[in-house]
Amino acid sequence: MDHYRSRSPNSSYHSRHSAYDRERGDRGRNRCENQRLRPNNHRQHQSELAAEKNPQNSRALSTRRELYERDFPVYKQPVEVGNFSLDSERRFFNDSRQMRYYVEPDRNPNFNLRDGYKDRFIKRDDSVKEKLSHILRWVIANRSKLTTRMTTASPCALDVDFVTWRGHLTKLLTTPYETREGWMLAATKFRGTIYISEVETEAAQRERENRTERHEEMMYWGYKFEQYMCADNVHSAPDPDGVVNTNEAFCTVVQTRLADHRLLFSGEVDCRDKDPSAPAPPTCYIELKTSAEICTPKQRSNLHRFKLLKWWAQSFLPGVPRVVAGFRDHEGVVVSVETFHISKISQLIKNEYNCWRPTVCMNFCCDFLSFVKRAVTEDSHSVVYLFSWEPHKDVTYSVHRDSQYSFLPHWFIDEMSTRPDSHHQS
Ligand code: 0WD
Ligand code: CA
Repeated sequence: MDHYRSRSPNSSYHSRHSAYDRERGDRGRNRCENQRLRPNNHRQHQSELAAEKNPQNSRALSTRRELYERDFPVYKQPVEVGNFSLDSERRFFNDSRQMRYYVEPDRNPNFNLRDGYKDRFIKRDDSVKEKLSHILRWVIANRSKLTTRMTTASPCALDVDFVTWRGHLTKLLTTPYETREGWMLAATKFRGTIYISEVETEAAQRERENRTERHEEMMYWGYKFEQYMCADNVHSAPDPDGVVNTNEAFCTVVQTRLADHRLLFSGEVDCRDKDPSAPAPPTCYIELKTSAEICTPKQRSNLHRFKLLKWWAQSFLPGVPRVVAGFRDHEGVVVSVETFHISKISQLIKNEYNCWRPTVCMNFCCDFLSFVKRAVTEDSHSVVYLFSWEPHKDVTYSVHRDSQYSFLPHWFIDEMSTRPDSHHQS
């Protein structure tokens, strides 16, 4: 895995000597010299502070931003190792049948995002908690891609430290800047790999069960925008008269490494560049977003400070290089479309006062994963280490045996306990 090039926050698939590195170069290039000459320099001091506040045996992890202001950690260029599709009935397929193709819109699109909400919308039942099940199905069907050696000691070990959803990692990346929503992440070590699956917090459940009609409709707008922008085939056009069904999904599965953490995760991908000469996945993928129209400098500043953090984190993780945003008015009409290049976002936010920093996001995620590795010692499918975080607090955890939190399904445990080549490939 290590032959893939490292990534800095500014490089999507180029070398690590990106504009970001150059921008930080004056400090970064001479780091070693500086440390020798000035042992109390800012960087080293911060790093020591982080270690002091997060001692190795601690049961808590601080989320204070200043503890994570270090050099950007190694993040390998994510490699797509496979993909899967979920159809209109949420059935799993180990292929790309739900892949869609990006179609460039007009300059003044005038998409009406409210169209079809009442009569052409099938909404996924979000009270059904699927946990990691789709990813686990993919793992079973592609096990041979994830194991290099078959030793007698561990005949079925996967060559990764963590398996999770991209969305869970996005939450970790944005944690040092999050002031409103906490999270709970369940972790189970099984045959050497740690699986991480979200548990809905009480607050999130309340929010989900008490959404206003306006909020429900606005959630539809994002999916309707996708329908205006995507075609089912390379040569076809989008079909805004069709039904929007949020059961359907195309998900990429990528493998990468953050410092010494080998990661395997999956994320939903909206569409791809339809040019056959476009680079290979995940570089040809495009993320679609909707956002309120920008009328004032204050609104643009808020987009940079809050939304771009989430957009950057979500797409940077799997190596998706572009976000196409549709800006809509209060009536749900898209008035303009703008492309954001993930590699240029750190430049874009540079002039915002007291803004978020990619390095803080990645260092926090890295330290959280180290914290998880230290905590999750028992290798058992029925033991869950439950990590919880609330804004302005530390991350803490509790341990649960054979509890309601256990999330690895029996079919997965059984299947992983047989040799991959001992029977049919599903
Ligand atoms: O029940 C849940 N809360 C979870 C659902 C937890 C983890 C995953 N999932 C499912 C989603 O239904 C989806 O099929 O996994 C898939 C997406 O995983 P992800 O890519 O790791 O999730 P994330 O990055 O948070 O979301 C990506 C997209 C969203 O796009 P926007 O532009 O809104 O960020 O996946 C969709 C949505 O289009 N999505 C969902 N669709 C239906 N129901 C949901 C959901 N609960 N969550 C995300
Ligand atoms: Ca999207």
